Amino acid sequence: MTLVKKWWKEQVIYQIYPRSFQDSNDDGIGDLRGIISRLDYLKDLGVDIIWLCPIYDSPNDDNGYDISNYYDIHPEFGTMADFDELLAGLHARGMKLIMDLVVNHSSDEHEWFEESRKSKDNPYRDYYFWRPGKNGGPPNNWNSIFGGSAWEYDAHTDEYYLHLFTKKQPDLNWENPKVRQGVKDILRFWLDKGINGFRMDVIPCISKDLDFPDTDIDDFNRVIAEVYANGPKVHTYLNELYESVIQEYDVMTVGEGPGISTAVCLDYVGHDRGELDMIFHLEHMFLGHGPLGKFDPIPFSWEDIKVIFRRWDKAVGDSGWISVFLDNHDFPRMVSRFGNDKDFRTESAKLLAMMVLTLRGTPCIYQGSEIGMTNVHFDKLEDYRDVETYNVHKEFQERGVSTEDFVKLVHDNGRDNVRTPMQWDDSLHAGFSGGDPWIRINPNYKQINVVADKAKQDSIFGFYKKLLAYRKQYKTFAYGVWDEFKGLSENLFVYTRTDDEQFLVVLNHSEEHESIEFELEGYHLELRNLENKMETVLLPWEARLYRKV
Ligand code: TEU
Ligand code: CA
Repeated sequence: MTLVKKWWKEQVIYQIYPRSFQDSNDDGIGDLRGIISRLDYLKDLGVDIIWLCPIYDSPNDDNGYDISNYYDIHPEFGTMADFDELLAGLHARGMKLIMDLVVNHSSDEHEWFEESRKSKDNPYRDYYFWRPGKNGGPPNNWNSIFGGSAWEYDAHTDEYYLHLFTKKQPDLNWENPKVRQGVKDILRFWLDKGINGFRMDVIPCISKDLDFPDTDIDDFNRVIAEVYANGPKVHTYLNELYESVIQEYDVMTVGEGPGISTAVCLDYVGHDRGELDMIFHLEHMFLGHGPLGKFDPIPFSWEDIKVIFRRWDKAVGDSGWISVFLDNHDFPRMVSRFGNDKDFRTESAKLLAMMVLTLRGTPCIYQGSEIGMTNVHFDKLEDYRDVETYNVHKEFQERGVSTEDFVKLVHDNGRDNVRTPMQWDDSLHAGFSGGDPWIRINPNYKQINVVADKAKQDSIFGFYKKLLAYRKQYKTFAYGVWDEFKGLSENLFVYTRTDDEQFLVVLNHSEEHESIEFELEGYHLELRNLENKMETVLLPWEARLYRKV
């Protein structure tokens, strides 16, 4: 396959969870004017594309991933005029904006659903999946990804409706051409405002088996991949969006890819498919999830991570594209999950940055990773806010798990780990807000914050900035072939990126000292994450970037 060059392969995404980024009016909730006040910070860091998590009208059952009006900004976040100013501010700085498109489901407070639930013969009835019960219970045995049945009984019309997530997130029926037209109208509205693309929420799940058969699969991850995702018409629907709207604009689409494996990835992101430009595959993010999901942790290793990255690079090659990331708003902080946030927080945060910014794919940095923000350990369940945590807590209680034990599971696996407010400085509320934040701030904000980090000799922000500038200087990090050095210590991840330049990345993702047993002749050391006098011995969590000269 010939190399396909695109702006979205060369640039870097920075994900903002608006609720937790910067509050401008002291109501404790991040907002658009807060983001506007931080545009120069983002420009200085050197990121290119801002991915905004949902900012539309929503009852916030799932913090905006339950949309009640796709055409309006949630008043908590500001006004459409604020949005227009934010977009103009980004474009004026040569940056881009992609929005979060959540159309596998809407909110139950969306007008479509309010109509749909009124009666069986309402014109909007089949905008959603309504089915009669079976044997006095739900139509089938599917479970919600957030716990409990995937069906909610509605007494008014004596039928159940499908919701793969919370009961306030009814699944849209994409089989209905009016739903697809409704989505196209939403796309066109925002594209005509000048945004640069979309991140598409749980997009592999938009096509269902309309017979809704029971499933005999009880593994959480397999149910997503084999029952909810990759349905019979998912590619037809995606191609229809592309052909009828998206291909008219020079924009980028990235699908969130629960259930997308290497076996099917090119069906979604193949350059010749006319569907998505790239995906956030979640295979490495679901590592450690046991049969009951993320709160049922099982051990995993760095070898498991490397096997996945190897397989994806081989599967996608030059025929499609992926985004490379190690955390987002749904998974724990990467320095806590994949690094060592106790004894080597700075070193491992930088090593992970070098990995994300030098593997093949569009890097995506989650807010706060640039200063090595860590997981949070709230003692009380009440300090958490995530609906997934509360719903799964109910399920685990029914299994006899105490709240105290469940909270320990939330410490390492809950989504609120990445949703505590951005830590800007060591003032009250970490400079995030002048009022009480919607969720408590990580108590370590006194030590870990932007001002403190930038002041350090070994600043993590400074390292990200150098790496981001370096990527801009060499397109090899976008288009270069990825090759791994094999047969090394299991603690090393060593690879090259090659086009007319060659770069060598050496990562010691362990607490051990590791000797370098490969040739460094002809390579010049361009960047390293720590000081070390020994050329052929790597210190714990040491990362090096060489350029072939
Ligand atoms: O996430 C779907 C998804 O795959 C993850 O939420 C993951 O499955 C979940 O955390 C269970 O472990 C998308 C959004 O990113 C997420 O924030 C929303 O809650 C969800 O869809 C519903 O819109
Ligand atoms: Ca606010």
